[in-house]
This record gives sequence, structure tokens and C-alpha cells, in this order.
Amino acid sequence: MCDTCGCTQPDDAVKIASPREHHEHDHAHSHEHHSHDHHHHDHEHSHSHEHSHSKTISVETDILQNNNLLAERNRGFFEAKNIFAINLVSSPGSGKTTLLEKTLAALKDEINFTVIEGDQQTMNDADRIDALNIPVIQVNTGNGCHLDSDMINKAVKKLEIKDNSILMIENVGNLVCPSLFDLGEAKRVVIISVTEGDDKPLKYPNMFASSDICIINKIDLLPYVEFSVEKVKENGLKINHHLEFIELSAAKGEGMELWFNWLKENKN
Ligand SMILES: Nc1nc2c(ncn2[C@@H]2O[C@H](COP(=O)(O)OP(=O)(O)OP(=O)(O)O)[C@@H](O)[C@H]2O)c(=O)[nH]1
Ligand SMILES: [Mg+2]
Repeated sequence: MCDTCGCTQPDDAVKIASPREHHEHDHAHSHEHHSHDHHHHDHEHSHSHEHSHSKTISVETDILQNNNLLAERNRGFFEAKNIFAINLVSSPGSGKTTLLEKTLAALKDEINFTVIEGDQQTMNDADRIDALNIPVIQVNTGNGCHLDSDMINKAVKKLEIKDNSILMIENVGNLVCPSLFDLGEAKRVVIISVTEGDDKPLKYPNMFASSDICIINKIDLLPYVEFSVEKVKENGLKINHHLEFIELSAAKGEGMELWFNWLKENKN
């Protein structure tokens, strides 16, 4: 997990900002970030060789236990306010932000949305959501390869999330570490696009085992790639026999109604 891959972050290396405040302080921010990064790298490096294997495992367990405790507090807050929180996970470029853009544009008149965007760097995704006038916070994880429940807790405090609304959390593009970190979401949605290969559920089982629904995106590209929708479903069900599937093209619109219906049915 993350102690092994070296992405565990000191708190002050994580940046949490809305697009508007970020662009006002653009220069200062990037400067600040750089110096933290170097510090962090040296620190991690010098320690990693000293840990025995068992010590590493106990640090990992602590990190995950603390994460789970705060995730439950987030979950309680969301439930009390009837906020339907969704954790969107996938490898980089599967179409998470495109799916969000199209979903928000289609449903924003009937449902209140708030978005938390997670990426290692840049405000790009938050800017795409901000362009639709939806409240959004960008979390930049620096060297980190996943969002955790503490980042969500802090981002939620900066947002004014309405009761009876949907909170969309776009995780860092990565099929490995985000699977271990509960954020307090009600549903985890894994997206796989048809250019990635239909063996992905078998290669990254934790992510598919911990997700509630799998969106198969970019079906408009099916005629051009070697990808079997049947095979990916078969592989996904081997890992998680509760997994539901929706096939769609976020870019072209085919199948989007099925996703909208799923959102409305599960939101209540
Ligand atoms: N053909 C096709 N392209 C798509 C579709 N959905 C997204 N794309 C393209 O895929 C690329 C990546 O899309 P994004 O929405 O940025 O993907 P992402 O998962 O948010 O990427 P990261 O945030 O970097 O992990 C873009 O060039 C999109 O236009 C689709 O349904 N069909
Ligand atoms: Mg994105």
C-alpha cells in the first residue's frame, strides 16, 4: 500500500483550494509547494530503509485505521444531511471528469451538486467543473496517489454542501491505492474505458472488489479496439459478484440515461 509506494504525505504538502481563490494566489502557491516537496522526499527516503517489515505493516495498519475512523465521521455527516456521496475511481484518462461534466450539465436544474476533485497537480479538473457554475474544491495530493478521509473532511468544511444533494468526489487516477481508502462515500463507482483492456478487473482486483458499480466508458470506440464487453463483465463478476455494470459513452451520450436513472434511484 502507500507506505510501500512512498506516497504518504505530510499534511502541509496537500493543497485544498477552490478554483477562484487558487487563481488569485497562483504564483505564491506553486512556489510554496516546491519547497515542501523536496523536504518530503528527503524525509521519506532516509526513513524507508530503517523500517523492518513488521514495523512497516503496523504503520500501514495505523494509517488505514485512522482513515477508516474519519471516513465513518464523514459518512455520518453525509447521512445526517442526506448528501449522497459518490467516490469516482479509475485509471488516468478513463473519463471521470467528462462523465461529471455531462452529468452536471444534464441534471443540475433538478439536483444540487457539489464536487471535490483529486489530482496530484493542477486545477484543470476543478476549472472544468467551475465552468459549469457548480461549487468545487480541488485537492492536490503532491506525491500522494489517492484521496483520504482527512482530505475530504477538510474539503467539505470549505464547501457549503446543501442538504438532499449529491457530492461527487473524483479520486486521483489510479486503480491501486484509492481502493484502500474509504472516504465515507455511500457508493464507489469504478470507471473502465474500452481502450484499457478487458482484463483490468483481474489485474486490479481490490478496486473492483470494493466498488458498487462499474461504468464501461468510451463504447463509441468499440469498433476500433480489441475489447469484449462480455469478457470484462465476466472478469468483474469473478472478483465481485455484486458488481453492477453500465455501458456508456460520456463523450457521445449513448447510455447516459441509464447512469442518470441509477443516480436518481440510489440518491433517494
Ligand atoms: N471517444 C471517447 N473519448 C472520451 C470519452 N470520455 C472521455 N473521453 C476522452 O478521454 C480523455 C480523458 O478524459 P477525462 O474525462 O479527462 O478523464 P479522467 O478520468 O478525468 O482523467 P484524469 O482526471 O486525468 O484521471 C479526454 O480526451 C476525453 O475527451 C468517451 O466516451 N469516448
Ligand atoms: Mg479528471
